[in-house]
Amino acid sequence: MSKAKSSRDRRATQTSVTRVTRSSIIGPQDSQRSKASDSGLVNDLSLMRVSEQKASLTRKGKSPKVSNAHQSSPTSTGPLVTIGRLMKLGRVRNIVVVAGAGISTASGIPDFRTPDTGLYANLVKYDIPYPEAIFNIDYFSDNPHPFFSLAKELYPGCHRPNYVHYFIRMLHQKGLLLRMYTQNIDGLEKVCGIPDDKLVEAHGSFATAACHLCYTPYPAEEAKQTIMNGNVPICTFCAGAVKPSVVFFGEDLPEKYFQHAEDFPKADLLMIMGTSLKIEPFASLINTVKSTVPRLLLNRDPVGPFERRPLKRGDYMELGDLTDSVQKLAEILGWHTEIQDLMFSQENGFMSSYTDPSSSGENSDSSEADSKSSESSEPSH
Ligand code: CNA
Repeated sequence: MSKAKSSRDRRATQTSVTRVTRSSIIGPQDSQRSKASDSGLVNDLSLMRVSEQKASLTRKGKSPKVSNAHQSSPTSTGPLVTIGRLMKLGRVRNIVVVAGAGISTASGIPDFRTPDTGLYANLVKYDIPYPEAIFNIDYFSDNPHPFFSLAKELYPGCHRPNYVHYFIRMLHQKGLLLRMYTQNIDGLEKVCGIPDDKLVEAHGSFATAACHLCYTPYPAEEAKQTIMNGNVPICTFCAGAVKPSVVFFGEDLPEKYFQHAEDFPKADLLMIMGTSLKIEPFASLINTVKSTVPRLLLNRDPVGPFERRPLKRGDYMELGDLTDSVQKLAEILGWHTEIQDLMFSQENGFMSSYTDPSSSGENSDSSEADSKSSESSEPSH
């Protein structure tokens, strides 16, 4: 296979879709949210609206934020109770989850933008001139080492999924998950058992690798070993640096991402978790659900369209630690023990099989999770 052909082949597969690349530009906030209106949810929601009250406090003890009519104290009303009630009433059957690095901080993986602990606040060790350089393809071409240092920390196999991942898997087991769109590249969604067909890894993953210049595929496991040993995997065809298939700024998003055009109009609930909504085009996806569809933000801070006051009708948010919020919702739904049991059995299974380090890699995790999830993918609500 010639270099030109390899590169042309790749472009050929991409001409069927509009070329969309990853950028860090903040997109339109809410302007393109679909106006379609067909849902009885609006009626359900207006019945459940509560009077204006204080929003939840953030964990760090900031002043209470004034909320709108959709927020309330976390007792018998409030965003989680409202959404939980909708789910229990069976009014929600096609949930789209949109997630970011905040869902994995409880697994010990830093996000980008949290002050002090986020990667952007700790870049000295990567020796890069500006934060985005770590995911900049031109910078990688000159110097792949900073990204590989980060990759060593993020490679699947180094961390385990947490309660939030298992909550999303439970949505799937209950037959409620239409699709999960994640910006994360840590692979923990697959490890916890969310099956491939329910998952869109919008910013790619470490599951495959290819030359960043000519796109010649390279064995992912070999790339991992080389990177873990502190070396640069080199393309056998053109001698360019090999990169795991994580999407860098300016690179095309995976074809699977375009599934959003079908999924978001079908969603009857959008759950947005642990993201600053700063990376386009991903951030604008949340504006493509129908205007009648409730959107629930679970995050430490208000982000994107949830920064506006008052919130839009149909928008809900619970601020604070994500694990706490998700656990509260699970308790409202009566799923908490089931999630704990699932997490315990899978994580215990992992621990007891963790005798041979060579069996703890990404592939063994995924196949373990896949086989488990296919056993338990029947709707049970
Ligand atoms: P971000 O910009 O760092 O935003 C994370 C958001 O989550 C922030 O609003 C935080 O306040 C919030 N958050 C973090 N921890 C918690 C918590 N425990 N409870 C509640 N909220 C919390 O990250 P985004 O995902 O928005 O940015 C997208 C980038 C980050 C993607 O392209 C990823 O590739 C990249 N990234 C991924 C990982 C990973 O795979 N785990 C880690 C770091 C960065």
